[in-house]
Amino acid sequence: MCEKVRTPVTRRAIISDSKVLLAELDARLATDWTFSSGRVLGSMCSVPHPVAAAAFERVLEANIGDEGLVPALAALEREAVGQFAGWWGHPEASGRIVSGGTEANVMALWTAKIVAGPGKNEVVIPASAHYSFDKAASLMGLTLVKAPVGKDGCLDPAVAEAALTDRTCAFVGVAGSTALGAVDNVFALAEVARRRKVYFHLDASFGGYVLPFLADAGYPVHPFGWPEGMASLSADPHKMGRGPVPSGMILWRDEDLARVSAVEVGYLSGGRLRQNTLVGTRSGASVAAVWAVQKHLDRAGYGEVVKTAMGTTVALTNALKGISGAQPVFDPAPLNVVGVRTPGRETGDVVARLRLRGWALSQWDGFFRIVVMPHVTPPVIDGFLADLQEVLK
Ligand code: 0PR
Repeated sequence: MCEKVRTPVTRRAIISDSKVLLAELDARLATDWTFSSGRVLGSMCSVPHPVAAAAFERVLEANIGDEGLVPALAALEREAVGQFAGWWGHPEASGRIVSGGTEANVMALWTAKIVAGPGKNEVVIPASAHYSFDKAASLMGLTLVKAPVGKDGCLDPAVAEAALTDRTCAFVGVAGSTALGAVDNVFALAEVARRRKVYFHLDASFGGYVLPFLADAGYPVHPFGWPEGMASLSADPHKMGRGPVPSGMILWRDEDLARVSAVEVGYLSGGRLRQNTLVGTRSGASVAAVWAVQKHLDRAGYGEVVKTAMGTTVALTNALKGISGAQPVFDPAPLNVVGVRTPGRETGDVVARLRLRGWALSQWDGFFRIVVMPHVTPPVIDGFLADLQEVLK
């Protein structure tokens, strides 16, 4: 006979068990790379701002996918989206806080596909665009037409226009390319889109929280703003917005465009909803965190973040020029992303040797990438450059 043995689970047992567990968690993760260590130089994410982290923790249980249950949180989402849209010169934009650039780009192409209607399944993207577009295309049966970029890493509007056909449903520009931080001219591209009546999406997943603050920080300004021909924009709080992972943002020109992909959901506890997000259950914690960090930093605070990052970027670029065997890909770097070539040495070999010295870099064809995120401070750069010189000897 088999008798069930019941273990009484007392509160004390749970507490001591969780203490042991959390200690195990710490121990198990102790050797993972962290941004706070300053050793990760190739990532577009960073340590979230403490205000973002505090807000995130407070709203852990909320699912903003069932918006009617959390109308106050939903109001914060609108506020955060509105504030961000204002920085891009278009406060009327309508948007959502999502999980990141991939989700935002999928939602943009999803909207474009519906707007264009059947028979139009080509999307023109610059060769510099992020691989999230490959995923989006695969998901939705779209064909990507990858237009070559110029020496400056940017998409020439004439090249983009030449790639448009009567099957094109969208074309894309990038503000802050993944590899080198190149910034496409949003006004020139949007003008092509307006004239050719094609959906234009700007992927500002990286540059979204940099471009509006460059002028205040005293750096040369890339064209940015919301031209008439632009339909949507992606921008990631979890990159330069100092938000937590996950946090992204998708914005559409207006509420009508924002509703194109919406699905009617009747049964939710919060009440009937026309849900215009890809996922159903969505992190309320991310929404609270983005709202809090944006409100806390505001224009002046982001200006400081950008000023610090750009200052370090310029110093890094200049220092690289003085190191024999190393050379910046762009001088000056368009944003706080620095490509480094090592002529005469295999990039992979240099990256591997630096990794053995405790530096995590991002490796590309012919160069490696340093993203000067908030955790990449001047002392971090000094330590890195000393090791780079050793490795290049
Ligand atoms: N668009 C651009 C221009 C991007 O650079 C990225 C990601 C995306 C879209 C997609 O964003 P999500 O990753 O939020 O969906 N860029 C980073 C990269 O590929 C993502 C990243 C960040 C990867 C931190 C690794 C890492 O440690 O480098």
